Amino acid sequence: MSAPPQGRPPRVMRCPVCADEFVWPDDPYISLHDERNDRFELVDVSSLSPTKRDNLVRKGYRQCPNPAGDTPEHYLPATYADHGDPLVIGLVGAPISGKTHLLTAMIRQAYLNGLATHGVTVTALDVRRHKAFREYFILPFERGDLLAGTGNGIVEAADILLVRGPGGQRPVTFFDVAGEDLESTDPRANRFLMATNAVIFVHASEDPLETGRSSGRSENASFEQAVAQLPGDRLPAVIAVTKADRLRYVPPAERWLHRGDETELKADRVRAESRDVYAYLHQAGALASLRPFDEFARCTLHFVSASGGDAVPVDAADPGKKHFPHGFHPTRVLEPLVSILAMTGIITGPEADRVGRP
Ligand SMILES: Nc1nc2c(ncn2[C@@H]2O[C@H](COP(=O)(O)OP(=O)(O)OP(=O)(O)O)[C@@H](O)[C@H]2O)c(=O)[nH]1
Ligand SMILES: [Mg+2]
Ligand SMILES: [Zn+2]
Repeated sequence: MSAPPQGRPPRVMRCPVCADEFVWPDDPYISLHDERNDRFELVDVSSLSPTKRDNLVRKGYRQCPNPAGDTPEHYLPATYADHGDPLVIGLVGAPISGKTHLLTAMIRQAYLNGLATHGVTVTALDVRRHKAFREYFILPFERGDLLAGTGNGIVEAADILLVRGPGGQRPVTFFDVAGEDLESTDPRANRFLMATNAVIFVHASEDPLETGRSSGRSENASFEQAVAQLPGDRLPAVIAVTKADRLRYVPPAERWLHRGDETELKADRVRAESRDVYAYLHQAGALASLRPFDEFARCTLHFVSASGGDAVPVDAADPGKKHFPHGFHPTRVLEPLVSILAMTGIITGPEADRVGRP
């Protein structure tokens, strides 16, 4: 047997994919992905030199034992348990509210070192997953393509990052499932909520373009489901009012968007923006979208725009096929993430401590 990491006590981990808890294995068998045959191979790393072993472990995976046996085979990064407590961030919002575009813009910018001014760096913890996320979301987004709606029933983590900040380094998993699944009462569809410990609630400022529905609805089924299932009194949340580029002529939204990305965390500024977003939602009659503010222990509100403008049809014969003609101009997409990192202790300090508190 190899020398397991010296003297490490057994660590119980919750899998972000199936939400089961299990003791993280300490054996020397690491699964490596064989790209050519597209399958995992079990490799015994015990006889390797420490340098080689560490290198393989960094690229390797461990199959989740999924004790409940209720989820198709899945793998977690072999180093998943080597860091601080994992953070699982779920995106919640109506179909077509803009979750996938927002998450793509957010992860892309975090990767471009957009959090550096907060002392935070980001790398891929799950290298294969990040490669796929880049290929299917980030690159099309950079080309100005419209990202496809998220398929129903796909409950897989979008990306698993390693986030290093003043408060330590933690794996951060993002979940982005179809709005339709979030509205469903089928427990399988939104099981990822069991592993979620921070939420980005996504509200589209103006929806009629895509949905023919006004955003001032008195109901928000996806928010309701998540509020009902999550222990909000213990979790932080943000409400991101996205597609705010459509609010260009609404003074408070315009003023916030105009500021662009912030370089410093200031609790008073976050509170001022939260107050403006709250007032906007309230005045728009979107009371159901304000529920998380009452139910979650700490909550901030933000105006964001993932694309910076509307997608337009590519050709008249196929009005469903759209793209962003002027490319992509994400605005303030990192602000919701910065608030979550402050409320979960990854960004530290007196300002961070006050974020999301009354
Ligand atoms: N104007 C504008 N439109 C946006 C923005 N983000 C998304 N959209 C539009 O909203 C549509 C839906 O966005 P998605 O990100 O796919 O929405 P979703 O919430 O992931 O939808 P589901 O996966 O079906 O639940 C897109 O096709 C875009 O046309 C934005 O920041 N501004
Ligand atoms: Mg989506
Ligand atoms: Zn699992």
